[in-house]
Formats: sequence, structure tokens, C-alpha cells
Amino acid sequence: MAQIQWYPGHMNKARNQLEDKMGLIDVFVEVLDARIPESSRNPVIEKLVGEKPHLIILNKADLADPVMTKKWQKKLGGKGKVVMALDSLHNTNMQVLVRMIKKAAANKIEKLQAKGATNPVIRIAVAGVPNCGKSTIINRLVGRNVAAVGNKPGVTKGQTWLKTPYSIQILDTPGILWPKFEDHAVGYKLAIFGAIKDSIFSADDVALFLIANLRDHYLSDLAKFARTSKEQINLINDTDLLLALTEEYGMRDDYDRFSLYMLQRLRKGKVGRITLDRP
Ligand SMILES: Nc1nc2c(ncn2[C@@H]2O[C@H](COP(=O)(O)OP(=O)(O)OP(=O)(O)O)[C@@H](O)[C@H]2O)c(=O)[nH]1
Ligand SMILES: [Mg+2]
Repeated sequence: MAQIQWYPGHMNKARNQLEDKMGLIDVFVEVLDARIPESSRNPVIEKLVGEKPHLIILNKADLADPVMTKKWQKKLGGKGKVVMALDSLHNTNMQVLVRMIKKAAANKIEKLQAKGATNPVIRIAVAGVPNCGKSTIINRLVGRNVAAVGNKPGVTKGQTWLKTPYSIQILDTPGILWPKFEDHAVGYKLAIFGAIKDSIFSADDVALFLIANLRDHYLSDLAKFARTSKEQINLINDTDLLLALTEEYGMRDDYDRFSLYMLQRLRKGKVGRITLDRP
């Protein structure tokens, strides 16, 4: 299996940037990909956030296995932590999210009200691995596509805040968290769901990893995608199945092309509602 490289420098940079921001914000909003809540977490977050109110969003819940999402919600919750599942692409009503942010900030809101604030404003930062939906969530809250939101960490010198109609302000640049992928499986899962570039791994390795996982936990979905029966699938090994699928989808022996195609179908939810991290 190909080794996926891990760069500790990135982790330090992200960590320092977040540390600088911490003092400015009331609620830390951590966006996870609901299909890989464990693999899309960053190990330094817990320490950074400390006792601060912490909202964990399991985003892309529309693409994840709903049973697993429920389990993850339970598992990730705890003291000072609010966890919610979200489909930020199709869900235009942000009231639930707003309520969750305010729930996480309840203490702060009370303090501000005690000081006489009639409409206390809560400040949040949104962070998560690439492609988990940070910009989508920020744009939904702001109510329009905000130009400043983008993939440019740390360029803005003076802090600016994005205003929302909900008495919530958002730090202008979302924090890109570098995921941890010392572990092969974590790297593959991040690659499968597009958090790390396709070009740094070999597509058929990743497809084989995916097939093995689908066989173990989503055999019916795999059979449907393969246009065959579960029994047939159980007769052949993963490598032979990849070859058969490539043939079935008319790509002859272009395993790389088929592997990428399969990943694209999976990312769009066309293979089923698949969660690859199990609590
Ligand atoms: N199905 C579905 N798609 C989503 C959801 N949220 C975001 N997306 C899609 O996921 C892709 C990435 O979303 P972005 O909001 O750009 O993600 P990001 O975290 O800002 O990505 P970077 O800026 O690259 O770090 C886009 O194609 C979105 O339309 C969701 O809840 N469900
Ligand atoms: Mg973005």
C-alpha cells in the first residue's frame, strides 16, 4: 500500500492560527464530515478548545448512514459540548443551527444580559478539514455568499467579523484543520471523501480499501452498485471484484479510471448512505 505523507509543520501552523483566535471567540464550531467523524477530527482541537463552549457539527448528514450519525452524536457529546447533525447543502433554514450555537453560548449570553445587553452578540469561529462544508455553513448563516470566505488561511491582518441576522458574528476566515493521517486507514478515508487531494494517492489502492469496507458493513449497497447479488460478491475477493466492476462499467482494464469513478459516485451519495468511521 502506498504511504500517505504526513507533514507536522502544517499541524503546527493550523494550531498556532487557532490558538491566536481562541481568545476572540465565544463558541468554537468544529465541522466534521458525518461520514468520517473520527477521521475528520483533529487531535489538537480538544486541548485548544479546553473549557470553551464547543459545537460539533456532523455535516453532510444527508450522505451519511443515519444510524451511525445517531451513535456519533451520542459518543461525541459531553461536558461543554453540543453535537448536531446537519445537511447544510439542502437545509436553508438555519434556525436549528442558530439555536444550537446559542445553547452552547448560554452562559456567555446570560452574563451579557446581566450586564444589561438586550441583544447579546455571540462570536464564533468555524473550523474543519478541507471540503467538510465550512464555507457552505458560513454562507448560510450570513445569508449570502461572502467573498472573504475562502481557502486562504491567515492572510487577513486586522480581524474582521461577518455579520449574520441572528446576533452571531463569525470570524472572517474559516480555519482549515489539517487532519491527522499517520494512520493508513485515516488517510484513505480522508481521500475517499475528498478532504485530501486525489493526486497524492493511488486511486485503486483507495478503491480496494473502500470495497473491503463496503463488503464488511454495506454489502447490499455494494451488491447494488456491482449490479449483482450479495452471494456473488461473497464468492470473490476484493481485487477480483475491482477487476469485475471495471469490466462491468465498461472501462475494460482501466482500473484507475474506474476507481476514481467509483469514488465520485460514492462522494455524491450514489452508492448509498455510507459512514466509514464506526463509534
Ligand atoms: N450533500 C451535501 N453536500 C454538502 C454539504 N455541505 C457542503 N456540501 C458540499 O461540499 C462541498 C464542499 O463544501 P465547502 O463549503 O466548500 O467546504 P469547505 O469546508 O469550505 O472546503 P475548503 O474551503 O476547501 O476547506 C461543496 O460542493 C458543497 O456543496 C451537505 O451538508 N450535504
Ligand atoms: Mg471553504
